Amino acid sequence: MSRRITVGAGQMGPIAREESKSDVVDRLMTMLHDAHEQGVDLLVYPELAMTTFFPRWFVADPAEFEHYYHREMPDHDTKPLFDEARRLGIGFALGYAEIDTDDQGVEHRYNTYILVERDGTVVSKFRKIHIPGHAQYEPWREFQHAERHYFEPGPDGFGAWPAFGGIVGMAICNDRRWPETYRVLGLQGAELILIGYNTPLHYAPDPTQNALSGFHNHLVMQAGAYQNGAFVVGVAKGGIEEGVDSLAQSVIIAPSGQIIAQAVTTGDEVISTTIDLDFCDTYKNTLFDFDYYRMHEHYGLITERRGAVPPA
Ligand code: CDT
Repeated sequence: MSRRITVGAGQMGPIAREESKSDVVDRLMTMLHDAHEQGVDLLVYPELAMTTFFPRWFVADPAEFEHYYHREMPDHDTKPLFDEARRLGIGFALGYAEIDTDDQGVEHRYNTYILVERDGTVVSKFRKIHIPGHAQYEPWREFQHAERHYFEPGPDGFGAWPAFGGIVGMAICNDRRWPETYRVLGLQGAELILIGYNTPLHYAPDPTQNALSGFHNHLVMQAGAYQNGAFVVGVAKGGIEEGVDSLAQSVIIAPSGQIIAQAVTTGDEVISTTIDLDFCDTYKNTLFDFDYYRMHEHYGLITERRGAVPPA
C-alpha cells in the first residue's frame, strides 16, 4: 500500500509595500493554476504571503499597519483563492498576519498559517511560536526586524493533524531553526511538515552569518526531516523586496534528509514532487523508532546509572 500525494512549494518573489491584497491574490491564483497543471494536491505558500514583510519598518502604533492583517480567513480579499482552490481540488497552506479577538474582547496579533483541505475544509491554523528580531526601534540597523513588536507568540503550541492522507504539521520561519519544533511534531506522528519563511540575507547582529544563510536554512530543515522521519516542504518569499535581499531556495525534503526538489529562481515559482507518505516508516520504524529507542528515563537529570532495557 502507498499513500502518494503531490506536494508543491509556491515560492514567491518580492511583494511591494503598496501592492494590494487583491493583486497578491492574483499572483497566488497564477501559482495555483501552475500547480494544477503539475498535478499538485497540496500547495504550500510562504510565511506572510499576503503582504510585504512589514516588520522591516517600525511604526510606534501597530494599528497603523492594520491593513496588513486579516481578521478572518477567508475574507473579502482571499475568498477567490479559497473558491478556486476548492474548484480545482487543491489543498493549500497560506501564511498571513492575523488579528484574533478573544472572548474578553482583547485583540491578539499572530503570524499565522491556515491549512485547507482539497474540498475547502479548514484543517487547522498554526500561530508562529518563535518570534525573532526585536520589539523596540533599533536605529543602528539598516532595516528593522521588529516581529516582536507586531506579533505575540502563538499560544497553542505545535499541532499535527490528520489531512492529505497523513499527519500534517506546520511551523513558520524562525521556528524551523529550533530542534524542538520538529521533535514536538514528530512525537505527534507528523509525516509532512510545512514551513514558510522570509529570511533576509543580511543578519544585522552578526553579519558573519550572512554567507551561511542558505546553508543554515537547508541544514535545519534536512536535519528535522531526517531525525523525525518526515517530509518537509520549506517555502520562501525571496528576492529583493523593498531593498532587502531575502533567501529563496525553497525545497521539498524526504525523510532521508535528502532534498528532492528545489526552486531555481528568486521569484514566483511552483516546484512539486510526488511523495509516498509510507516512506516515513522507513525511518520512523527503524533508526528513529521513538518508542523503542528513545531513552525517555535519561532525559531528566540522571542521578543514578541504570541499564536502559528496551521494552519486551
Ligand atoms: N521571518 C523570520 O522568522 N525570519 C527569521 C530571521 C531571523 S533574523 C531576525 C529567520 O529565522 O529566518
